[in-house]
Amino acid sequence: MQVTAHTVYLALGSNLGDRRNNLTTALQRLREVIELQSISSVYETEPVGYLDQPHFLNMACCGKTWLTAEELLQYVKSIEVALGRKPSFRNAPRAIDIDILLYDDLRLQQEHLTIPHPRMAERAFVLIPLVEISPHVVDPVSGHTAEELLCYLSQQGVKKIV
Ligand code: PH2
Ligand code: MG
Ligand code: MG
Repeated sequence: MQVTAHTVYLALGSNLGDRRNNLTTALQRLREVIELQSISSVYETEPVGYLDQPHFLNMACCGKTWLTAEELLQYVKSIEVALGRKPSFRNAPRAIDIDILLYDDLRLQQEHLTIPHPRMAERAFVLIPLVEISPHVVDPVSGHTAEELLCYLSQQGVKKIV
C-alpha cells in the first residue's frame, strides 16, 4: 500500500488573455489535488519554438499529491480546458499550459505522457523558476540537478517580475 504522497513538480505558462489571472486560477485549482509546498516567482519570458506570439508568464510549483501520474495529467488537462485552452498546433499561444515536470523519481514514456518532461532540460523558462524553488531536485534521466541543467543554458529572455 502506498503510504506516502507523491512529490510532483509542475511548470505553468500563459500568453493569452489575463495571463496573471490564468496562473492564479490554475494554482487555485491545483490546490484541490496537490498540497503545494513551493511556488516560484512569476517570470516574463520570450516565446520559444514558435516565435510569432505574445510573451509568456511562466512559473513552477511543487507539492504532494495522492493522484497517480495519469490521474494528475487528466486533472491538469481539465484545468486547461476550463480556463479556455483550445486545441491548436504545437507551441501555439495558450491561455494556460500546465506541464508535469517530475513525479517522484518516475521515468515514464507513453504516447501521451512522458515524465520527466522531455524538453525541460532545454528550457530556461522552465528551469529558472524550478531552480528558484528547488535547485537540488534531480532529473532522474540525466542524474543532474535542476541547477546543473540550468548552467548549460542561456538565461536570456527570462525576466523575474514582481
Ligand atoms: N511553452 C511552449 C513553447 N514555448 N515559450 C515560453 N517562453 N514559455 C512557454 O511556456 C512556452 C514557450 C510549449 O508548451
Ligand atoms: Mg508546455
Ligand atoms: Mg503542455
